[in-house]
This record gives sequence, C-alpha cells and structure tokens, in this order.
Amino acid sequence: MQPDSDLKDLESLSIQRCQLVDIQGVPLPKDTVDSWDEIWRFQARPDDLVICTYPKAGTTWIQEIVTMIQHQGDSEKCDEVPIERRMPFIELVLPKPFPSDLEEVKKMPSPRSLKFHLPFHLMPPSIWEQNCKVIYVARNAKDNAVSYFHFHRMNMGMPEPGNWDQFVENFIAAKVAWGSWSHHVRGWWEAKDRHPILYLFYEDMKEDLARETRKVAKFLGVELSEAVLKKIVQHTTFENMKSNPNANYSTAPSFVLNHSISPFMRKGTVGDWKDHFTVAQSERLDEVCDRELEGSGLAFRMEL
Ligand code: PPS
Repeated sequence: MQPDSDLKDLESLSIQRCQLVDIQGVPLPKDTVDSWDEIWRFQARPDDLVICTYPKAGTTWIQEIVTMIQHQGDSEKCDEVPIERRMPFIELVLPKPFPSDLEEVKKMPSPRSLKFHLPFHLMPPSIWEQNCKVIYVARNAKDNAVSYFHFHRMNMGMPEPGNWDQFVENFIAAKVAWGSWSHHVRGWWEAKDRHPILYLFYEDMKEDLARETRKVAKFLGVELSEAVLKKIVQHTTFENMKSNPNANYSTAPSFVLNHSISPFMRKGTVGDWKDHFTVAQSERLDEVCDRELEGSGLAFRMEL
C-alpha cells in the first residue's frame, strides 16, 4: 500500500513487540484495539473482494492465486506490486509514525482486494451490508500453530513467543493474537451458509492446487483456459513463491520481518507439526479442538 520511498524512510526506525488487548474476548494488538472504532466503521464497497484467514493459514498463497486469476495468469502484472503492498490489511495498525492501510484504502480505486485476519463476529458490518465476496482459508490447528510460532520469532512486531512449549500453551489457551483458532474456523464455517463466502482448506490446496484454483475462479466469476490455469498453478507453488521477491515478503521492512531467524516462506507443508508437538501437547490440543468443533461438521486433515 505504501510508496517505496515512504518505506525506505522508515528503515531507520525500529519496532517494538506489541501488547495484546482483548476486544469482545479476542486478544488483538493494542494499536488495533486503539483504532477499533475506525476499523469497525470501515466502509466496504459492493465489488470489494475480502480474503480472510486465521494468521498463518495460507493468506499469502490465496492472495497470489487471486491476483494471478485477476490478471489471467500474467505473472509480470501479478507481481508489479509486492504482496505486502498489494492488498491493504485493514485491521493492522502499526504504531505512529508507520502509515496505516486504513487511510490508504479509502483512496484505492475499485475493485479492491482486502486482507483481514478477524474472526467472523468482529468483521466490519459493512462487508455484509454490501454483500462482498469473501474467500476464507482454514488450516489444521497444529500446522497453523507451528507456523504461527515461527512467525512470532521472525516478526519483531508480534508479542514475544517464548519457547515452543510456552507458545503452544498460549495457543491452546487462545492467548495469542487473533485469539482462538477453533472459534475462528468455526465462526466462519457457520457464516458461509448466510453470506457469499468460499471456504477453502490449506490441505486441499496442497493436495490439488489446480482443483482449488478452479473453485476460486468460479467463485470470482472468471473463466480460465486450461493453459492459464496451468500458469497460475506453476506460479503459485511453494517453491516458486519462496523464490519470488514480490511474493515472499523479502521486500517488507527488514526491521519488522527478520528472515534470517525464520523465513516467511518456511516449509509450506502439511504435517510439520509432528516435528514440534509432544504427544501430550498434541492430545491436549486435540481435546480442545474436538470439544470446540463438536457438531459443526468441520474436519481437518493432519497429514496428506
Ligand atoms: S500471514 O502472515 O498470516 O499472512 O501468513 P500466511 O500467508 O497466512 O501463512 C504463511 C504460511 O503459508 C505458507 N505458504 C504456502 N504453503 C504452500 N504453498 C504456497 N504456495 C505457500 N505460500 C505460503 C508459508 O510457508 C507459511 O507456512 P509455514 O508452515 O510456516 O511454511
């Protein structure tokens, strides 16, 4: 969202790890909560496309797929703007003097694509008043937690994660930014029958990217030839996105994201949780998820 010159000026700054403050039972970064009235009053337009996930569930991946679909597989056009500046992240409010996407988004021409991580009940009501299309991606809780842990290590604006054992306790207790994983995936799952929401799973995308990309194109009302579909799938594999500076967050300010601690594009797999969770941690998270997802019909694959 910000012009390059603005970001370069900011390179001399540093950032502090944020504090979390509860809003309607969901811990969010303090600066987000301080701007909550403005976020809640966010004015959507009917042709806005919304992308929402629990953090680390595949946002960047679906953003790149959507942009490729919007540009009919033209990868140069897709990556004209680095991913972190392509779609405003509405509830991310950085401390001053960092610029806020909330201001920039008002000036953006339509149609806009917008990024959120909010649980369903905290989404600005105008999204539903304007009947915006939403793509939601969910990822199994354990891989999601592992990815979130490493993201906390490398993102200097996130709360201090502590070690894995400490982080996983906070994750299970929903004491992490954006709150409970199970409330998030369930809230959106139940909302999908009342609103134009395409609900995707990270594991399905790993299993068959072409099939899931076709679903996205259909939802967006875009016709794709088989040749274009092939280009999109090729461009959005983990390996290709990892080596693409406009999709791998390497152009984001380095004082915020430190890729030498852990790269943003880390592993991109299903089942990495097995190398992190103890049996006891795994069973405790299963127990919480089973209880909180009971009766929802939601099921996640933990391996492929
Ligand atoms: S964020 O910060 O919340 O926007 O992060 P998000 O993009 O949601 O999640 C990052 C994780 O998604 C993985 N990723 C991918 N996996 C497979 N294929 C592709 N193309 C892809 N692109 C991003 C990324 O590697 C992070 O997962 P982990 O498990 O940490 O590798």
